[in-house]
Amino acid sequence: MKMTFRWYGDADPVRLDYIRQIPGLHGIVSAVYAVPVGEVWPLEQIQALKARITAHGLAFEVIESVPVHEDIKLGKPTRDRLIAHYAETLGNLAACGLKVVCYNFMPVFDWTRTTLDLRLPDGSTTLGFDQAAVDRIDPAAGIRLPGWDASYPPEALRALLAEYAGIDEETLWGNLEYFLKGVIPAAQAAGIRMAMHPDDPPRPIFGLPRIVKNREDLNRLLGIIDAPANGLTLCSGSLGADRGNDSVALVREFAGRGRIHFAHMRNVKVSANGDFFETGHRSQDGSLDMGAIMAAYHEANFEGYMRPDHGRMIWGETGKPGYGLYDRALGAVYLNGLWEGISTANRSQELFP
Ligand SMILES: [Mn+2]
Repeated sequence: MKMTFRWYGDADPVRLDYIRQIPGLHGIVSAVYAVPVGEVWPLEQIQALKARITAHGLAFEVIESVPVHEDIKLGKPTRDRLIAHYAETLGNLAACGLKVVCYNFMPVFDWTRTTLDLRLPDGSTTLGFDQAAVDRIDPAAGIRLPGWDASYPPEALRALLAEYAGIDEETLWGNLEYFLKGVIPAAQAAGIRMAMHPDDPPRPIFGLPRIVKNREDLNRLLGIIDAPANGLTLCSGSLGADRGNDSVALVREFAGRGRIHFAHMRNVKVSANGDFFETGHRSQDGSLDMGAIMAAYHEANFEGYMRPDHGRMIWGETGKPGYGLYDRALGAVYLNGLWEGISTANRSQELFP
């Protein structure tokens, strides 16, 4: 297992020289943010990003994310050109030593929360999802969601939602298959492993189709092209927001098959009705057994990349909700501690014969 940490580039208030001081970090997960979605990431920009990261003694082997243009998800005629661009980007990434590319196939919103600063009893703040708050939003009158206000002008958003009115789940599956048949052979040839992030949260919102929600969906995705280059980002917190998903069993199955290339580790406290909020990483603080999830990775001899997913905002830190330094650093150290603990327990015979 290689522990990594997400960094948003020049706009990120979290400094690389501070990230470097977190014990046990292998590398950075980042992206080229300056290139519009659908255009090719130039070699020079990837190289410049890599140089900045490696100058701090950190590896740069994972991209999160190369975004998929909405025209590809909608199956529009422009998709062939966009898919060719995507494949070219993968080639450029491989040429710079990148190994894994995280992506998702969520229409319009690639994550949804109804609050970004829910206050917990200990005074920290966290991200939360409340279905009743979503139900109060009338998409026809305009959707306002925290974290997305600046992403789409209201008219553009209305037009995009209207385009998705004709896209049901099966159509979206068809468009995903078309995309994968265009990019997975290129990824495989370049030595890149694609890693699909599941839908967050794993349920339809505003009538938009969602197709990567559970075990059945993950199996269907991997079956489209049965090759290691067609793999998963297993996000414990995204899948875990559906109490019908057994994260431990999912890790055993898909890491056992060598198809998880990137592990997002995050705990969530989930209510019976599916509302949830994000907690610290520790098992006792949320609904997921993080120790058992880690044991499942360990049992599968997981050699892929892992990162602490979102953290709470603690110790007065301000910045991008979910992506502060402090709580994610605690998460990385906790997760490394679990891994070492499991490794040590496995050699107890040798230690205490
Ligand atoms: Mn995630």
